[in-house]
Amino acid sequence: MAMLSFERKYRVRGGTLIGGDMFDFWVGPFYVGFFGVTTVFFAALGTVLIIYGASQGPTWNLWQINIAPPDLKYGLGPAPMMEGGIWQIVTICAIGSFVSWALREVEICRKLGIGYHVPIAFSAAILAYVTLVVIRPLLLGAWGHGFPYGIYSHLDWVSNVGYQHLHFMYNPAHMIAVTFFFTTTLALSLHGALVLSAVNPAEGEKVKTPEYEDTFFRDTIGYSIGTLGIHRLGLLLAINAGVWSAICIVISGPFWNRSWPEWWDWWLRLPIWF
Ligand code: UQ1
Repeated sequence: MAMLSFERKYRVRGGTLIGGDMFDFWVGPFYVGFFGVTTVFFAALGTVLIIYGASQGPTWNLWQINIAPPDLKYGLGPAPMMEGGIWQIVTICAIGSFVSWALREVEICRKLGIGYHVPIAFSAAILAYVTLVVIRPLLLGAWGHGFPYGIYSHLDWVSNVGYQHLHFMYNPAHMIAVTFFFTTTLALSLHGALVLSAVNPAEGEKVKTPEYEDTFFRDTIGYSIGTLGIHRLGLLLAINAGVWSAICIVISGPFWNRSWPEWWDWWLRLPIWF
C-alpha cells in the first residue's frame, strides 16, 4: 500500500523550500518535509487547545461546544485564556497549519516539476478564512469580530452578522460568490457525470475516448469546452467562489455599515428615472 510501483520513480530528492535534506523523507505514503512537521505541530496544538477549551465549558455535546473569540473590550490586544485567549491561539495554530499545508504542497509540486495550481487553489480557501478571523477584525478594531469555533455557534454568528446588514443576500459580492459556488457544483457535476458515462459504457461496449465527450456536448448545446478546458473552468470558478466570499465579508462593516438593500439606492437614484 505505502509503496506503489510508481512511487519509486516519483519519490525524488530536493525541491524543499526550507531545511534542505533534513526533513526530505516519507512516512509511509506521506511526504514529510519541514512543513509537514509544522503542519502536525500546529494542528496538534490547536486540537488539544480546542479539547481543553471544551473541557472548561458547559457541554460535551458536539453541536454545542464553543470556543469563543474575546469580548470586543479587549480590542486588538491579547485576552485571558478563558476569555478568548484560547480562540486567539487556536486561530494562530489554524493559520500556521493551513499555510504549512500549502507550502508542503508547493514542495511536492517542485519535486514533481508540476505547476503550482493546487497550492494556489488552496490559498483561495485560506484567504477566505484569514479574511474572516484576521483581516476583517483588524479593520474593525477588535478580535471579537472573528467568528466562534463551534458548529452551532458559528452558524449563529453568520446569522447575526447577516441580520446586522438587514438582508445579506443583497450584498452584491455575496451574490457573485454564491453564483460561483453554484456554478462550481454545476460544472463538477457535468464533468463527473460526463467522465463516468464515458468510462462506464454499456455491457460489452468499449470505454469511450474524449471525442465522444466533446460530441455529447456539441450535440446537446453546440459547444464543448474540451477536456483541458473544463479543468481550467473548474479552477477559475472555484477560486472565484473563495475570493468573492472573502470580498463579500470584508466589505461588510469595514466599507459598508448600513443595510445591504440600501446599497442598491444608487440604482433608484440614477438620473434616467427623473
Ligand atoms: C465539456 O465540454 C468537456 O469537454 C469534453 C468536458 O470534458 C471532459 C466536461 O467535463 C464538460 C462538463 C464539458 C461541458 C462544459 C461546458 C462549459 C460546455
